[in-house]
This record gives sequence, structure tokens and C-alpha cells, in this order.
Amino acid sequence: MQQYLDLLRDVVDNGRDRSDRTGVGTRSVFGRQVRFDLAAGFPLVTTKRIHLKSVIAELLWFLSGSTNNRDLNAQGVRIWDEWAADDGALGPIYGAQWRSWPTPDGGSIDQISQVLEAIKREPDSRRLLVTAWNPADLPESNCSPRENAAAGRMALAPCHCLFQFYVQDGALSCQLYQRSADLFLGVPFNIASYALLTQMMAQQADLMAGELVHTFGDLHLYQNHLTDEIVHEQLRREPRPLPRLHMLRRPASLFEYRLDDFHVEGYDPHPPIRAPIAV
Ligand code: UFP
Repeated sequence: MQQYLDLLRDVVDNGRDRSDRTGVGTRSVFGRQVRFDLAAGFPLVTTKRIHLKSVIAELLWFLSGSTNNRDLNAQGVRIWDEWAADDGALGPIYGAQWRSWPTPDGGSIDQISQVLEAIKREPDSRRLLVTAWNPADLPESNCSPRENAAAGRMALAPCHCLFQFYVQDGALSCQLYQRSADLFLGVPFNIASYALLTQMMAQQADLMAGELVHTFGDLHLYQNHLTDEIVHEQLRREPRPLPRLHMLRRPASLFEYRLDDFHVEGYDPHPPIRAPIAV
């Protein structure tokens, strides 16, 4: 995971200080890309402990099509709590756009099922895309995430908003476009989540996992993470060998994976580093 430390260093050294929606302020660069060879190991940041169970539970929740935080809380995961309305509503975020993108005639499109079928049927297609960026459902910027969710709009505009698959030599690769990226808190999760999704998609399509290409728009560090105890502490740490992520069975469909189907082997990270989250 040297690539991750290189990104931290890049933003610290080359970023410009900017104001942002949350009022915290960031240091930011625009347009970066990293690549992870999934055959070389599972790209889980090792220079601080990442809670992989939350990543897996969140991805399974997205894939189920749910957008209600209570379904995620039922798995003991509270990473969306800050944005949810009282009844758990988050508006039509990822789960809704991935599995039931609304069509003008009142129907819906299951983008995930369609892309998986297309990967199997036409692996050389250049149209293997899923988009969560649905302009009709975006939040209004003069409302808080909770107000937006309560009004049926997305609580947060999708950060990881577009991804594309590519099949070559029996391996499935994925490229993600992330328009906005909290490099310290969000990105380690986002990398792990899409690595996992690529492995699951590959298993379902009887392919190997290829590369994860992660492309960033506004890549930032929040000003309150730019401290000696947080970002600079992580920069002093040496990366360790990558773990392996084993899938213990091959469910009959992409939508039948459970938390205990995944086993991480060889994860030996440095201790966690706590940091405040910007809402
Ligand atoms: N963010 C991530 N990854 C995510 C996610 C949010 O980095 O998966 F959901 C961060 C990016 C940004 C903030 O710091 O959350 C979203 O704010 P905005 O919509 O103003 O870009």
C-alpha cells in the first residue's frame, strides 16, 4: 500500500488550502490515479487498522438495494449514522441507484445485475458501466444531509459515482471514478470496498480478479487531519505485506453473499489512528 502513502504525501506537499461544504476546510489536489493488482493481495491499508467488517457489511447493504440505515445498523455498523434521518432514511443513495435506477415510465433498472450479465455475455464490451450519479435525485445544497434525506433526496451526493469493468485474459478489472475523496478517512474504505466488489463480480462471472484502477477528482485532506498525531503519524509508518481476502463459498448469485463468507488472512496492521469526521 505504498501507493496510499504516496497519495498522502502528494496532498500534503502539493495540495492547496480550500474552503469546503462542511466548513472544516481542506488541502486538495485535482485528478489523481492509483492502481492495485488484485492478484498481488487485497489492498487494505496496513499503516493503520481498517475495520474491514464495516466495509463488507456496507457493500452487502448497497448490493441488497437498501438505503435505510437501520438495515446497516442491524449488522452493527454505524458509519452512516451522521447522515441518516430519524427513521433511518438516507434517500436514494447507492443501493437505490445501483439496483433500481428510476426510469421515466415508472419502472426501474437493476444496473448491477445488468452489468454482471453483460460481463459474462459480452466481455469485450466497452459499456460495462454502473453510475450512481443521478442528477434528478441529488441533494439540495442549502439543506443539511438529514433534511435532504427526510425530503426523499440523497443525503449525500455519491462520492464514488461511476465504475467500469474490463475483461482481459480471463481477469476482471474495475475502474472507479471518485469525484470527492476524504483521503484519510474515506479512501481506505473506498479502495477496500471496490476491491471486494471486483472479487465478488469476478467470482460470479468465473473470472480472476484483475486490477482496481482508482481515479480521483477532488482528493483532499481535512485541515483537522493535517496534524502530527494523524496524517504525519501515518506517514512515519512502514507499509506491511498485504493480506489475502478469501471467499469461503460461491453463492448462487451476487446478492446472496453474507458477512461470514469472507475471511481475511495475514492482516497485521499498525494500530488505528482516530480522526474527527466532517459532516
Ligand atoms: N467521502 C469519501 N468517501 C465516501 C463518502 C464520502 O471520501 O465513500 F461517502 C467524503 C468525501 C468528502 C465528503 O470529504 O465525504 C463528501 O462531501 P461532498 O459531497 O461535499 O464532496
